[in-house]
Amino acid sequence: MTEMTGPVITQCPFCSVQCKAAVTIEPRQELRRSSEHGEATSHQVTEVKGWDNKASEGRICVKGLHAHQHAESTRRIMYPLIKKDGEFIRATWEETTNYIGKRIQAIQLKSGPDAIGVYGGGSLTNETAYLLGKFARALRTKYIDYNGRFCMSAAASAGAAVFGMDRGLTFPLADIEHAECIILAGTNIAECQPTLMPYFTRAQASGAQIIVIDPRRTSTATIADLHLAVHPGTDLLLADGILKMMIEQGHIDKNFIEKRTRDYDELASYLDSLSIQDIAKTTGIDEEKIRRAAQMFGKAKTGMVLTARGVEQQTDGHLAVRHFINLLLATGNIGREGCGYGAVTGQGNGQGGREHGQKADQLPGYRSIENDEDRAYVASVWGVTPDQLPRKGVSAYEMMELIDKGSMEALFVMGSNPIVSNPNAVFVEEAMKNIPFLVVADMFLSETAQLADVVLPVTSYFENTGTLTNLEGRVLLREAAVSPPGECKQDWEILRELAIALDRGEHFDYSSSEEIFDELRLASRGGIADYYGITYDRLRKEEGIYWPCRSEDDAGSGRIFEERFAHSDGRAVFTFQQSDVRQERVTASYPLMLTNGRVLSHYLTGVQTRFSRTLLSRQVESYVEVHPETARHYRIEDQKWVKISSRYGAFQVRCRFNDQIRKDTLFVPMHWGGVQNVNRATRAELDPFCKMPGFKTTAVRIEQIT
Ligand SMILES: Nc1nc2c(c(=O)[nH]1)N[C@H]1C(S)=C(S)[C@@H](COP(=O)(O)OP(=O)(O)OC[C@H]3O[C@@H](n4cnc5c(=O)[nH]c(N)nc54)[C@H](O)[C@@H]3O)O[C@H]1N2
Ligand SMILES: Nc1nc2c(c(=O)[nH]1)N[C@H]1C(S)=C(S)[C@@H](COP(=O)(O)OP(=O)(O)OC[C@H]3O[C@@H](n4cnc5c(=O)[nH]c(N)nc54)[C@H](O)[C@@H]3O)O[C@H]1N2
Ligand code: SF4
Ligand SMILES: [Mo]
Repeated sequence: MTEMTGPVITQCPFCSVQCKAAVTIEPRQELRRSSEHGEATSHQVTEVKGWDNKASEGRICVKGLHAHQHAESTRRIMYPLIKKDGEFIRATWEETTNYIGKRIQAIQLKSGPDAIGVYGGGSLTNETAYLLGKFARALRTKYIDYNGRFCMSAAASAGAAVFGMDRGLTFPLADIEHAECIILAGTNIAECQPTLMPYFTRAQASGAQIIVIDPRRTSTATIADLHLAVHPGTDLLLADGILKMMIEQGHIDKNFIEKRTRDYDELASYLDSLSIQDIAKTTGIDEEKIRRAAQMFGKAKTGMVLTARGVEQQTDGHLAVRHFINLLLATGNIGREGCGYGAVTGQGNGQGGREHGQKADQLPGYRSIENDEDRAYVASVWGVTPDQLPRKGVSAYEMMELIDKGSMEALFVMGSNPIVSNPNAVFVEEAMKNIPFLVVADMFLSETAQLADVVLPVTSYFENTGTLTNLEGRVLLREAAVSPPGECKQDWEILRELAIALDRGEHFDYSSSEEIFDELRLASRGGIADYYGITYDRLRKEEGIYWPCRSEDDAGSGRIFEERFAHSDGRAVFTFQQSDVRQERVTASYPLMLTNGRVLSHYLTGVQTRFSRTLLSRQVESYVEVHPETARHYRIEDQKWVKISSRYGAFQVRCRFNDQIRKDTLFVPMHWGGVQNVNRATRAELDPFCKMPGFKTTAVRIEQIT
């Protein structure tokens, strides 16, 4: 592509809103000093503005405004690097792909196809996510998974179980303004999807009431009509408490329950067996507040529930989401304007990234790798026989356990920084240090890339064409704004070159991302996430198209489940079981509950935002939020460094007093690696339904470092 001057339309690489931006690019005037592995890009961004689109309505947040800074960073990796005697040496693409090909073939010859693992991410475009899944299966390994396991797995599996399919929002964003009551549970939209906030404040202006459930009074909670500062990890019971009281108050929709759901009687007797006093005690929310929440939600003629990682990143996250969905099913608040469930998706392509096969048990179009019909269909699209497709592998964290055991001898990472983002990070880092062969495709020498044997330089969002699916299930096309710096390649080009080096080239003969998308359309055709009717041409003309979209004249639909749910009987299922996993409890040695999450100006493990000077300068180091009374009790002073330890490990951060957090809870952002990495302390237990780690609850102790 040619370098251009003047505004081009791009899309923010960070969160799931996928705000569009108009960016002015000019040739770079002066040459900048190049770093060890990089050189200055030939262009520079001089202005960024939000660009009108249906999700962000032209708004853009501070991360989107400054995203180009990491793309322009001189710390980008610009050439392939091969580690020799502990040092990275610049290599040509040909040398590098041949080297990877030989090593992987040797390992597979010696130890079998499953000795190789593939690890993807929700920032990758649909085309890349699809191709990565195909790549792993072409190598005949069953081991592929991705960082969405830590992100969307609880909500996605809950949606599939209750409704028969998972699409983040069951409603278009425009519906929010028509809701009379909105429950925001474990979701900090003001910092994590900031450009969506006006949807909620507009709803409020027309009379809606908002209930926020969060152990902290977050910036989202500041707009709440009712804030329930729940004890971390007890959301499932809180949802039950609210529903129990709604039933007592007579706020349920018997007609809806009868016509469109299953298992209500079991739910009702389960709720009968619970005592509201016990619920109040466990959740830390007094009865009166639970009653108020029940009244607010019960009386509303339209209502929504949105959950995010606060509820979901728990060892009972899958069930907790399902118990929240009970509230909607019992009141008939789904499939109508102003109603519905929303799993607030996280990453830029957190939605599309979970549909097309980079998950251990999945094939494109949300098909199942264990279903014979699905296998046969996808095999036919790929030109292989079904028995050539591996079966399902294991989840992301479980791959780390295989590496530790020595049974996984090589890992290919594309679009993730697992040694920072996995729970129990001390263990994970040790395992990754010992893996015989590690290849990482990234823009930067992330903590994980530093451990790699080979690093492959990839394009940033600014130089990469592909589709991404936003939190509503709306597919969007993001076209490259400039050509790649140095020798960076787009992810799909890298997968093509590697496939050639591994003698699988004939299945990867693509010359553009559009060609891959056309194959994805076919592979997803007839599946749950059906993209068949979506084309690049349509996306250029129509801005964005919701899936399922089964033909080129299908307009797609923002609101789903209007008539029926996706189970074969058309009904949704009530949930009445509790988790049998032991919940994390504080003890005398670990008396506080550690939770964690995000701040506005950083993104995930911070690899990209720490390379943006403006974003970094807003928050240069991590910290822990501690209630001043708690701090006094443990003799900790404001702004001093503290050590936080769990049964798993310890990390160090600066103390920040905050009286807007529960006294029994600590909060630490997740955006830093090394000694500040909160995951050095998080626990390794997984939710048995979806293998989501219990990130958000770890019993810890805190002490000031002297
Ligand atoms: N600025 C910014 N925005 C982002 C990201 C980012 O890194 N930075 N990441 C993106 C991604 S990938 C994701 S997944 C989303 C995440 O979006 P969110 O899930 O909204 O973000 P978190 O901060 O992880 O968690 C939300 C809230 O859960 C609360 N919480 C903790 N424990 C509990 C609990 O037990 N119960 C309840 N009810 N609440 C609890 C925390 O206090 C926090 O305020 O954000 C996306 N947007
Ligand atoms: N304690 C705790 N841990 C958590 C969470 C939490 O709330 N608390 N949240 C979890 C969640 S929700 C998530 S999503 C994960 C995220 O965890 P990670 O996947 O580790 O997060 P990122 O920092 O986004 O890492 C992405 C890497 O890919 C690179 N990258 C970005 N775009 C591209 C691309 O297009 N191609 C390629 N090849 N590389 C790219 C970036 O430079 C970066 O190094 O963390 C999880 N870990
Ligand atoms: S981080 Fe999210 S809200 Fe902010 S500009 Fe990017 S896509 Fe929009
Ligand atoms: Mo996420």
